[in-house]
Amino acid sequence: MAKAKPAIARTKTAKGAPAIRTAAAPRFSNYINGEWVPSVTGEYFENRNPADTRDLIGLFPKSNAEDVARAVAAAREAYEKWRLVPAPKRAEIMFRLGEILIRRKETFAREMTREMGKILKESRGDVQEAIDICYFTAGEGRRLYGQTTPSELPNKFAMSVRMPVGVCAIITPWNFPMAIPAWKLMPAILCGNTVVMKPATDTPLSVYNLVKACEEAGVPPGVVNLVTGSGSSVGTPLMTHPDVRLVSFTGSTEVGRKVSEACAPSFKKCNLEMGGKNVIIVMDDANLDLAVDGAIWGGFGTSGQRCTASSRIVVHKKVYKKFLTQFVERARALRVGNGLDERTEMGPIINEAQVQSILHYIEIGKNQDRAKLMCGGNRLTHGEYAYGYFIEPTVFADCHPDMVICQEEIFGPVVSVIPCNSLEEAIQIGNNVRYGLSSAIYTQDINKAFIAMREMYTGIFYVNAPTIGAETHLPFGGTKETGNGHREAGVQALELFTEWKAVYIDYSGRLQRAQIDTAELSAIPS
Ligand code: UN1
Repeated sequence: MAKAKPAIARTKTAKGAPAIRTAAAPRFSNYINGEWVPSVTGEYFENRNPADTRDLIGLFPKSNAEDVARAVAAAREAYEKWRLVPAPKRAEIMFRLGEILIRRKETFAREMTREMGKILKESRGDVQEAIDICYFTAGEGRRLYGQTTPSELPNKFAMSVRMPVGVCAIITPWNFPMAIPAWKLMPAILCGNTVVMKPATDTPLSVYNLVKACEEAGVPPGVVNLVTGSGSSVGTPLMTHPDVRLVSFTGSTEVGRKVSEACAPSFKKCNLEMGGKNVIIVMDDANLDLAVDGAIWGGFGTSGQRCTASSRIVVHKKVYKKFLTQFVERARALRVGNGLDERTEMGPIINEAQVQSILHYIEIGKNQDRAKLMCGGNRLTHGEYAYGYFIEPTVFADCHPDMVICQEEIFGPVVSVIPCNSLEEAIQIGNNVRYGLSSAIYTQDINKAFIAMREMYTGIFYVNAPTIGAETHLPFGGTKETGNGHREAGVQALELFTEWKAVYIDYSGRLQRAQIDTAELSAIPS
């Protein structure tokens, strides 16, 4: 996903007018060792509504390395007990957590829309994703399977078991403010690890809500800790702390590279979920209405601020014109506004820096790339829009796959449509980016669908559905510069949050040397 934003302490509205309602804004706390505490700095940053920056949601601790050190120490101490709690018991707490999230779903969704902007339906989906991962992972508490396997020697037993890793740092983005933290948190604690969470400065409230729910569910003190603040003041000390054994990060490829470098000297485990430049291929035999529906949802859902967003649509020349006409018509008609209004179809952009970055790409599309701007392309500033961060749904057509707008992740409501002549060409275009998260094909031809499934080098692939909408019991992640070989969610997340231990039990009563004493066994009569 796109760059981390310097989103701290906005004191002006989008319009430049002085902020209001500051006095009434609630002050939130860090959560360390089971206690809600202020930062040692005594300072706070603001959390404002991106649809209306006059709306100040709250003040969150501007923490520093000392807060991080306290949280890590708490997690380190709690780890010694938590790792010994039987996994099915840890899972019981998680089932309770799921129930709490269900009860609070509507409140959490509304608060999420207020702090992040995505429309209510999507915020409900975000909380639902947290609920899903909660129940799915809790079920693993009674599995957490290892293996038993025959030994090569007689009277010897062999098996492998999972061990927790230790203290985990969980550094999460603003676009899925509860789902992504939950994807990481649930398997981490189910496996017996303890965690320190550092949410994005744009969306600390949703992680606060999640952590509060953990407390209510009975997660013991120190197992889950929360420290809010910037990447440099909290993220860096966290990922370089010697007692942190694993860093789980979702964010931009640029920051991900820094996380990877920070983890390397002490060989911390690190999993990185980063950018995407996902493609929908529309073949000449596709159900076009369905393809247009998918491209609208995949391209403009969450205002395009998903690492899975369908930012490129590669369309067969035979249906190109027809698809484009329908697609542009639908994009132009999308109702943009405050996500709290149920009629809104596309919400705001997260913050000013991101608006500027998206507008910059639109300029490149228009001038440098010389792609055909079919609709959108502007910031919305009239009326109530002036108080938020809104950009029109934007479509570029007749794009060449090498254009900047077809190569770089824009992380906004900007979709490039690219013509193609064949399935082979579409696949080649689809794969020819530095990312490899998600891809999709619309076709009625099963052979084409299977060929694309085999050939697309992405971690996620869809047939007759857009590139967004991953479910929590399947592995999530991507190839190339999208990730570093790990997968989140699904049972695959257990690989991340555990270390394997191979165990051998020799009950022969004598020394048996592997690889050496097996020779005499080969004398078995044939
Ligand atoms: C992301 O964009 O960072 O598959 C995560 C999806 C969602 C998750 C997206 N379930 O679009």
